[in-house]
Amino acid sequence: MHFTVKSTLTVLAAATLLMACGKQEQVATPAVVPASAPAPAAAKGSVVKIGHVGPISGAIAHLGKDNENGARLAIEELNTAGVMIDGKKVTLELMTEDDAADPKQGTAVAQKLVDAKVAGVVGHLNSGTTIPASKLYSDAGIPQVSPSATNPKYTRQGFKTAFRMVADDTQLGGTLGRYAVGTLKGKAIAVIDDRTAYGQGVAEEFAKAVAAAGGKVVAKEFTTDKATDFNAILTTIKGTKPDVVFFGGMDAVAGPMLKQMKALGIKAKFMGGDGICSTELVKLGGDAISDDQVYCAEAGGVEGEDKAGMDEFKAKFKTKFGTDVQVYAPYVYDAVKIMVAAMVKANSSDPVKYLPVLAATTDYKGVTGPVSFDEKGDIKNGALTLKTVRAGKLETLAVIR
Ligand code: ABU
Repeated sequence: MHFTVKSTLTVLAAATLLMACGKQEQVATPAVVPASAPAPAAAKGSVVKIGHVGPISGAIAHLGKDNENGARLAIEELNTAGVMIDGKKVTLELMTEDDAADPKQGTAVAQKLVDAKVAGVVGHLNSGTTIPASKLYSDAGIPQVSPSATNPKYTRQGFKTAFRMVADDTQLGGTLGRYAVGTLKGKAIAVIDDRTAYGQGVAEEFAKAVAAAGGKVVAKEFTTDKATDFNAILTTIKGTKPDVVFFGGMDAVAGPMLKQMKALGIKAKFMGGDGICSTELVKLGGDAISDDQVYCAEAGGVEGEDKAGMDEFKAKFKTKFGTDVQVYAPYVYDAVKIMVAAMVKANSSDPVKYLPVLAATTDYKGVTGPVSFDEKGDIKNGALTLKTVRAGKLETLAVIR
């Protein structure tokens, strides 16, 4: 096979990069490397900026930091391995922004990234910030991959730039609703949400699935994502004698809610979606969480031979950052690598050129398992990992597709 100098270097670079991305089997490495090949123009070191957005301040800063660290790890590994795009060595630069889980701040920082001409954005973490920000990225033609926003609307707006690494709230709420009735044998089920795009959406899907499975929703209450006192709604709920309480919201609210449930003597099982399925929840709930009382689901998951890659990632993450993965750092890590792999394959970091390649991602082998996107930008065949808390730790019960 004949290669020109440029194409040889390009293919070698692609091989290097894709090895860092875990896809080496898809790239043919040329047998002959010209010893006298001139230094690529790349050596001048062009910079490709990638944005990351999550809540780095506020009650769920631990989740935003977790995501940001996933991005940092991916960028660091890619730069160490060396990324060549169209024969030129590039340096990836991570631009991180804090949206504080606030929709207004989310659009403000999205505009900042658009103005900075980032090549792509990984984020945001929350549906409530991801959805409004997605319009700005779409208008600017900038690819956006959310690692964790689960409200279905995100990928149903017709934006070609929007991608999601995880299952959505229809799958999440639906599966948890069926589990509450079918496995936990819940008959009287109370539902609380935090009125955010995520919390309200997942709670509605859960309630629909409970009714469809023959369960009864005996109470529907709501709070906010900043509330700390739930005594009034929990007292109302206690009067309905629920055997399951579902909360659509995040761990920072669920932890104190569990403590107040215990104080009020509510012994019901407690369920929630991916927003409460974090290592932090176990700390926040403390001794208010008894074994097999709390059930939640991460909106992704690995099985069989894919587990080794996830375990390796988690160990590497702990060594580097001194802390366990909360929930979505591995999905951020894969999102960054998938985006960069698309740039390499497209020979360009120009969104116009690499966006179609990103959209065509097929069976990318990441630490979160195989990733392909459907026509809306959603992950194909997304998994859920159902978990419970035992002996102060989150334990996996099942991976469900
Ligand atoms: N999926 C849970 C946390 C992020 C969100 O708001 O969707």
